[in-house]
Amino acid sequence: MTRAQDLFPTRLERKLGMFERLDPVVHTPEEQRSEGPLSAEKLKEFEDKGFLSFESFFTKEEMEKFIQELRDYEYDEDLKLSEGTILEPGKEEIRSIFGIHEISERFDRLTRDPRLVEMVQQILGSEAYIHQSRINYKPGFKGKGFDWHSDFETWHSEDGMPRMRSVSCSIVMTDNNEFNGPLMLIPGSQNYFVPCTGRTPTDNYKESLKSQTVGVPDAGSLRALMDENGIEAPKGPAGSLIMFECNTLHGSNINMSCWPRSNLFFVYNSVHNTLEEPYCGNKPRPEFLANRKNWDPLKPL
Ligand code: 6CS
Ligand code: FE
Repeated sequence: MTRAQDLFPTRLERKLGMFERLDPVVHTPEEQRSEGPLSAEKLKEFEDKGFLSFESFFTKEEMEKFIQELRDYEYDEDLKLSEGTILEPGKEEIRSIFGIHEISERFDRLTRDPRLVEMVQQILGSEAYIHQSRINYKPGFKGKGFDWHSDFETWHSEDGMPRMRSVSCSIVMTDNNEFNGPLMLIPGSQNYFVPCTGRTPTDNYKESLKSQTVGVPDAGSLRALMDENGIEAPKGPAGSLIMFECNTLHGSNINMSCWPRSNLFFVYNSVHNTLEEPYCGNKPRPEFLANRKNWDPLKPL
């Protein structure tokens, strides 16, 4: 199959410098931006920083059932055995459960909550479907971190996502504070693509979901972007929301506190940005990581 030129070369044998992004951050044309829940100021903030955070976006009452379900899964021994469940080193605690919206009716409905879908459509300038969903548990004392990375760099290289037209909604399930490894983001980093060196091993996900080695930007590029706009770590109680652009560099530290930092992630991809063959040349990743079977636009509840 001949392939269009790869606009975002990465996983290379030698270093290639970062370059400016080729896609808009907010895809809705200026004149249509008033049609949606996000104000012009909020859209501008997302465009500038590459993320938005909302404290207590969902009420504590709304969160109760989600948190109960989160706990039920955490101690489900069968779920621990499934391929979409990633354990922490030591194989006791759960690190992540992928494809959570396909396991849970309640979480599936939450992906179609109009408060999320309408903001997503405003940012992507189109209807959207779920590319990936996951819970990252980051348990107290045992939760390991996530190295700096761009999700798009992985999704382009390993899932064949063509362009930067995808957004993640991270719903805070347990209070995120400065001690339990909150999500850290580099404002403005969404505006640059940072090619990474290192070929993608076969079945890379079997290691990368525990500890990412390929697809981690070089220190020089990270330093330049951190020096430009710093690092932000939005905090907030359960029910808070962080929306971040697919190419915004992010990561998080280990959890040295006793309090879990459990976040739920829904990845919305534009229906005009459906997956092609992985650009790294490997075979497609499993469905629980990259949805290839249902690209129908999500209908808000
Ligand atoms: O490989 C992936 O799709 C996952 N890896 C990371 C570190 N973030 C995005 C996603 O969950
Ligand atoms: Fe990520």
